[in-house]
Amino acid sequence: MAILVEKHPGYRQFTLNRPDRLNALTSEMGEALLAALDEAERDPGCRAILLTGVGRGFCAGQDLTEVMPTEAGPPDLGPLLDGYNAVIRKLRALPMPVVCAVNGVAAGAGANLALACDIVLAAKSASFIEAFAKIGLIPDVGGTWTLPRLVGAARARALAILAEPLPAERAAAWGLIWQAVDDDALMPEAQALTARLAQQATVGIALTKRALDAAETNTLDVQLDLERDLQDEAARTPDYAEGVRAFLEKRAPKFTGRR
Ligand code: LHQ
Repeated sequence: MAILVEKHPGYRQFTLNRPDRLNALTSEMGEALLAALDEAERDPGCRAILLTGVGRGFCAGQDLTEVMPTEAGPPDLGPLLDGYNAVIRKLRALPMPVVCAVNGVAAGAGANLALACDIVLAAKSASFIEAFAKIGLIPDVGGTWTLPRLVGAARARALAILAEPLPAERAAAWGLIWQAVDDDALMPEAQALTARLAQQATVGIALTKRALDAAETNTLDVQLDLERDLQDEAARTPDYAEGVRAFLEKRAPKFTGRR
């Protein structure tokens, strides 16, 4: 299985599993990941997702043996990218938080897959490489959208054009990711974080994701109205009532994640 699926209480862990190729992506893996995300979304018991990779790499991007130009000409990359783009769209729109634990090198589409997740932790030994320029391509799978928003125009341009590895600790210092953690601590910390998120007010988190993504193109005026409408939706959830009650009663809230 190119993607391992583990069901934990409240969340699912998806692990890219082609360690001999540093988990380089194939079209089949893209389809499997999309199907796994769809299934998680349909499961009311699943309130968070953790994405990681087996072995010493997180993901080395597209498996280049699958997209070799031949004497007949270049391969048609469109259908392949449509498949990966569906994964990126799904990750952003999923009504639950997605944590990524970058266990090793994340290159090309692998880096941009990680950066599409909501909270990215990386092992200190990991690095991010916008490797595309080295083979004459442009950053894809959302990279040209994500990079400047996370690190600003100057750093985004240098990362994309130079294609140099960015070590995890600098990635965290630059705001590309949330945190760099000791290698041994990565999976325990990522699993504890995802389990904790799975007990939070899931609808509120889903609406927060929606508001932050919409803010990328909205004016302040439009965004203020959107915040008002989404807040109204959040306030109608049982988790809002429970959150306020728990605060006033000075106890930990018990959220259901339901509407
Ligand atoms: C690989 C790969 C790989 C196959 C390592 N493919 N085998 C493009 C086209 C179409 C549509 C979709 O979108 C895209 C977007 C992209 O993702 S383009 C960018 C593709 N990725 C790259 O260009 C990165 C290629 N890999 C590397 O530069 C290095 O492997 C890195 C820097 C990631 C890691 O270096 P090392 O730690 O030195 O490992 P390695 O190079 O020895 O790799 C281990 C094995 O994995 C090796 O096979 P071998 O048989 O020699 O043990 C590599 O050939 C294989 N591998 N990446 N993308």
